[in-house]
Order: sequence, then C-alpha cells, then structure tokens
Amino acid sequence: MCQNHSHHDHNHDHSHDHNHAHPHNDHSVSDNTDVITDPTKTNESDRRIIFSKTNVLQENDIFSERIKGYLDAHNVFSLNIMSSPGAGKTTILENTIKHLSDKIDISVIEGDQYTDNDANRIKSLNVQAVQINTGNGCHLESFSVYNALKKIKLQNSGILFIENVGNLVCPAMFNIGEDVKVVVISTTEGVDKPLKYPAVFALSDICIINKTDLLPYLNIDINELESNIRKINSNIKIFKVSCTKEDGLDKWYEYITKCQKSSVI
Ligand SMILES: Nc1nc2c(ncn2[C@@H]2O[C@H](COP(=O)(O)OP(=O)(O)OP(=O)(O)O)[C@@H](O)[C@H]2O)c(=O)[nH]1
Ligand SMILES: [Mg+2]
Repeated sequence: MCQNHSHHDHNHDHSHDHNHAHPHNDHSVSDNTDVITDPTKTNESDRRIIFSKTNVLQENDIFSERIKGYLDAHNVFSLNIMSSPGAGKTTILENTIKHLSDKIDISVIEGDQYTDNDANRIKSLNVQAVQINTGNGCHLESFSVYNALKKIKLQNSGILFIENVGNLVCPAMFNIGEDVKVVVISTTEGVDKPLKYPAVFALSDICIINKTDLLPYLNIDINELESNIRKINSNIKIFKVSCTKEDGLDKWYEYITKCQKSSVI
C-alpha cells in the first residue's frame, strides 16, 4: 500500500498530536531505526556523526537507483572512473573516444572541483559531455549525476563514462548508478597505494594501471603493484596501459565493446 508519510512517522509512540512542531524533527538520532552505533564510541556526539553519514549514504543510494533505472530504460551501460588527480582518467577517455566513438555512442559526465577543462577536452572530440563542479566536494554524488544526465541525449546501447573527482579515497563510498567501478592508478604513484587506500580497490571491478611507458624511469616493480592490488581484490580485472604510447589499450577497447548492452527496440 502506498502511504505518504515522512521518515519520522514510524516506530515511536504516536499518542501525541502531530499538528505542532515536532520536538525531534531536527535530524536528531531518536527517530531513525537504522542508527549505526559504534561500540567504541561512548558519547552521543560521536554517534550523531555516524548517523549523519549513514543518512547521506542512504539518500545517495536512492538517486543512484533512479540513475540505474533511467540508464536501464535507455539500454546504456555506465562506468564510474576513479583515481588520484592526474592518473590519466581523461586521457583514457580521449583515447577510448578516438578509437570507439565511430561504432559506439559515447557520452561523458565529468566531475571536478573547479573548471570545465575536462568536459571541454571531451567536447572537442564531438562527444556529449556535461561538467559537474563540486566546489569543495571531494567526490560526485548521485543527485548531481542524476541532474547532469538530463542534459544528455542518450542513445540506445550507448556507453556513459562518469569521470569522478580526482581523489583516491572519497569517491569509492558513493554509488552513482554505475554498472561498474573502474580505478585508475599510474605507475608514478608507487606500489603501496592499494594497501594504503584499499577501499577504492576493494570496491572496483576494473583496475587500469596507466603510464607503463614511464616504467624504465621509475624505481617501481609493476608486478609488486599488481600483487598489492590483488591482495585487496582478488577478482579485479587489470589492464596495463600506456595512453601516450597507445600500448595495451586494445584489450580495454575490446572490454568496452563487450559492455555494450544489446539493442532493444
Ligand atoms: N607518460 C604518460 N603520461 C600520461 C599518460 N596518460 C596520461 N598522461 C599525462 O598525465 C597527465 C594527467 O592526465 P589526465 O588525463 O588529465 O589525468 P586525470 O586523471 O584526468 O586528472 P584529473 O581529472 O585532474 O584528476 C597529462 O599531462 C597526461 O598527458 C601515459 O600513459 N603516459
Ligand atoms: Mg580528468
């Protein structure tokens, strides 16, 4: 049955009249039945922080599901591309577009704190791109992606790339309606990064190790990097590429081509 009630209407005593300002309609924890309590935290204010984060994630998941439904209805496959700043997300997209946009309808949502630089790089390749500026925000949220999507004319069986804000930590926690999460790490970042920032590696389906052309100049062992990635996520699919030398990208293009959902009428 469809009931129109606000979140604070359930699971507590309703004996009092509701036509007055609700005493605890102030985002306090008392009305929420899904409060996560951290047993190591004893004081109330610490618990409230946990609750508030939970609420943000729950709201984010609602719009994430709406995006999923919308993309499904258009038969569009979407990838959330995450990495530290400068690992090569936009360059990978540029190469992918140059190689595949004749055959596949590609569109891009770009997330950065400031500037339209990345969206302009994509638009110059004659592909639809919408820039989201998060200001001080360190990751994309599904609500902004949902609104950005309205500015894109999706084609049946297309591919949507969502380039997240350059940050190896925050974006991992927020679903944005994607079918798969992709983490990019460049060879210059060091072999220990998957161990230091495990969440994004644990949650991603794909890892692209970029800038392999620089290996001769660096003191890093790519096998050690790969093994550290697998320690965090043994199922992750790894591509080793150089965008500048256009090396190793064929397997990635093949993967993207296979991601395409079959056409529906
Ligand atoms: N040597 C080398 N440089 C690369 C490669 N791929 C990208 N770069 C360079 O790395 C720099 C950053 O690339 P971007 O594609 O802008 O990186 P990004 O991850 O999109 O950066 P943000 O959006 O700012 O987080 C640019 O100067 C690229 O030319 C590569 O395979 N090898
Ligand atoms: Mg970029």
